[in-house]
Amino acid sequence: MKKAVSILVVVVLVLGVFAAGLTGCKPAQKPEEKPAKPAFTPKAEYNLSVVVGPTFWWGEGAQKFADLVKKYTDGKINIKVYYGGQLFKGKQTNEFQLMSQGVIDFAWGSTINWSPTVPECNLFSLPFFINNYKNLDAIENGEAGKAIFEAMEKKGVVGLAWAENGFRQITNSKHPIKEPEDLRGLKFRVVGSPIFIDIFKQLGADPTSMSWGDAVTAFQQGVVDGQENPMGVLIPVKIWQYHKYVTRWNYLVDPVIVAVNKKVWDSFPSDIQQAIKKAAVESARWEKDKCRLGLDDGTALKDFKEHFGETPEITDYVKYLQDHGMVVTNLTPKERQDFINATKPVFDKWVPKIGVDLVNKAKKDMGQ
Ligand code: X2X
Repeated sequence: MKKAVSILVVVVLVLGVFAAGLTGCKPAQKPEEKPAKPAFTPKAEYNLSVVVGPTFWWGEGAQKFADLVKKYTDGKINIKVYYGGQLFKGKQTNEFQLMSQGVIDFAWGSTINWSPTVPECNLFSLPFFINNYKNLDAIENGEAGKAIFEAMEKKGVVGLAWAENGFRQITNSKHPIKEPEDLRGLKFRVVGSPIFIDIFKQLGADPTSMSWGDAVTAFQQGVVDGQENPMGVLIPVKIWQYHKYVTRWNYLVDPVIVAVNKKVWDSFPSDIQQAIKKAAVESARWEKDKCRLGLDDGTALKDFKEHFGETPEITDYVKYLQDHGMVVTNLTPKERQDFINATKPVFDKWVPKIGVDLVNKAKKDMGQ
């Protein structure tokens, strides 16, 4: 009996072990599988907004960006450039907002046009603050530039690179401008950003803000006596057809920012983001070079030739304007100082609007 019990115990034990073994052999339960991330499907086409037309340096840069994006993403991302403000139908100061809402995917946009929505962008419109390319580059690549990109991102737009419109020069059909008094009573078209109205009123002129599209018609019809824009706009628009006089006062500058709606940006996998960023940096470098040809210390022309292997059609913009009959005025240091003094109240009024902190960052970037 005892033996039978022992056998039974052994059998039970063996069965138990066997059963346990069986359970152990059961294929391990698969860890719950995460639902696979849906493969990225790009839109058939992304839109890109530009205020000016395709022949402007800025318009050419935007097209180069679209071409490089296509190339670097092996055709996955197609960007169509909408020139002449087609995407915002007239009001260029709405461009940033439309991009933050996702109506516009990408833009090559001027800081002037974005400043009503991003007040920090007015930094570049402070009269006689930045003055030269060295300072401009220091700001763009420094703390102030970073702060501006952060301010944009809070509003749903990601900055990819700094391109350029350039230092703005004043033109008119009446007489050479050498001193503040020369602006008195003249009608100027200015951009739709309030700091421009302030500057021109402060100088005794009669400013009217107009979008770029209307501005060209106003030049043609002689509704205004003058306007202000950089070389990369003056030459393509053939400003000599309307205005004989240009003064190189470099009073302020507008960078062009290559940017994208944040949701669109976040929808891209990282390899696509990297490819787009590379295209932005490269096209912005090309366009910046083109805007600065003959106006800087020679760096732009050298880079244009050596890095891009291109020989520019026009290498001396100032001479080009003279060849087309324009009278070019360069200010003496004393004349320039008179303009600085005359616009000081506007400078002081706008610093707090832009943010003392940001202005200080910019000064630090410039080594001041
Ligand atoms: O409207 C202008 O003057 C222009 C083309 O330069 C800008 O969009 C800021």
